[in-house]
Amino acid sequence: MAEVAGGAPEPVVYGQSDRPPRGDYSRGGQVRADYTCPQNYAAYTAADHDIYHRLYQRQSALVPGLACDEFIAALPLLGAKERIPRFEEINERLYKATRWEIVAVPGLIPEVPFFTLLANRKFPVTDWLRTPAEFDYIVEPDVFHDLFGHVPLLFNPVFADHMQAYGAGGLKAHALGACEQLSRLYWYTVEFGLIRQANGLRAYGAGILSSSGELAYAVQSPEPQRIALNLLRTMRTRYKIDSYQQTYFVIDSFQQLFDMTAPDFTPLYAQLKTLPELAANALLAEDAVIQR
Ligand code: HBI
Ligand code: FE
Repeated sequence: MAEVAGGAPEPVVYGQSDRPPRGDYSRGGQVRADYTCPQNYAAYTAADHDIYHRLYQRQSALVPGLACDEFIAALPLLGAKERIPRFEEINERLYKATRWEIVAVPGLIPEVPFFTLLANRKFPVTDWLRTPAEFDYIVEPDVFHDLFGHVPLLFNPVFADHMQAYGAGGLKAHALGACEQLSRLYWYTVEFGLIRQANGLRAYGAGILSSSGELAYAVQSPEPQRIALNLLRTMRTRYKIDSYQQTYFVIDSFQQLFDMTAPDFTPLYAQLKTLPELAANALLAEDAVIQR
């Protein structure tokens, strides 16, 4: 890990974007070697708290009928709606529920520190908030995306165990040079996954749940295709980081996601080397297409 002046670790670029990530990775020496830092609560302005409040109000009004039951049940556990919550307030409830805790980070962090935190049941939450100009869309994860999109499902025991297993799997993938493949699985599940409930399709991916436009699009639009999650198929499929997805992958339960991803991926990575990558809008004859 490259060190920059002041001992702060080198920031990283996320996905295919070529912009340097936002965030102050030095914080006057307060960024630790594992990339965590104290939540800079004093830095939030009244305008920041107001933006968070309006984002929360708009998004929470959209979730009925579109977000999965487990998310809707856990959302109130985020606590404060009219201001950015203090992370330790959430951790009091979260740790009791699933032994997870959220930790502040200055922004996107490299893969190994990211996976290491997950493997230790710590979820990295970027502590800065988007600007008013980014109210409707932001490329990088900010505190609203991470808190509203990712944290509620960490209260679900099965999903929480899956996230820890993902972290451990990520460290193995890094050792095998397979992070790109595994990041596609993360993208099409944890960020943009759909789940089939008895009463229809619902969103569980954080990128969908925290987006004002993509939530209805992913669950209801006839435009994208929806395919049953299949590890090899999903890890072959490229994704878009700055537009709605052209393909969504669907699970039937979090238990199914956990069971499907529990085995060692090493043989899958070997198989992937022999299979061509697929475009985000590819459709194969063997795909199990899910109707909305
Ligand atoms: N860093 N803070 C933060 N949050 C993420 O979701 C994140 C990251 N770094 C890398 C990353 N996600 C993805 O590339 C993972 O697939 C590793
Ligand atoms: Fe995310």
